[in-house]
Amino acid sequence: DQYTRNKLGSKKERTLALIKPDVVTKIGDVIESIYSSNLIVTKAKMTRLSWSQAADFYMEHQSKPFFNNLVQFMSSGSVVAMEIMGDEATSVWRKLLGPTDSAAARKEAPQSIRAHFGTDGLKNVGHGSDSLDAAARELEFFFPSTIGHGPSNTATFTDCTCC
Ligand code: IDP
Repeated sequence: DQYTRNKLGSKKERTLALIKPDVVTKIGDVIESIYSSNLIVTKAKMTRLSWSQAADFYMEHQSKPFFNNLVQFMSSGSVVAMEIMGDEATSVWRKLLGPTDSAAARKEAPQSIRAHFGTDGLKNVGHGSDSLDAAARELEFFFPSTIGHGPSNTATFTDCTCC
């Protein structure tokens, strides 16, 4: 299934937290927020997406007027991809990010990461998967499974001593 159960039997989700090129230098603040929300980072990778990789990642938005700007932005510098894990990690991380538009985030969710660090509706700090299916697909995009192991979201996480 798409959860990992810890020793106490609670449901842990894995999801993708992708830090966009606008805030890669503030990664420490973002990771601090992640841990403060009872999520942990289980994989991390700094990388740079090509134009076509960014276009693939955001395929669902290809018909949107902002698609070219989005792909251009996402391939303009380094990103940090993280697999994060915790109770309801998918929704907790998206809530932590706040509304898509950074100006709206400052009004509606002043404690959110986008309110603190976002620039506008495009340069908005991070991406979070919007469902468990998307999380599985997006984790696979950044952390492809190796032979002998299942996809990221179904692998058993055995080394965690903190939860
Ligand atoms: P989300 O990242 O909050 O889930 P989506 O609607 O999935 O928001 O959009 C994906 C990304 O596309 C946003 O995070 C943002 O970078 C960019 N984007 C969304 N809407 C706009 C817009 O109206 N103008 C410019 N960029 C946008």
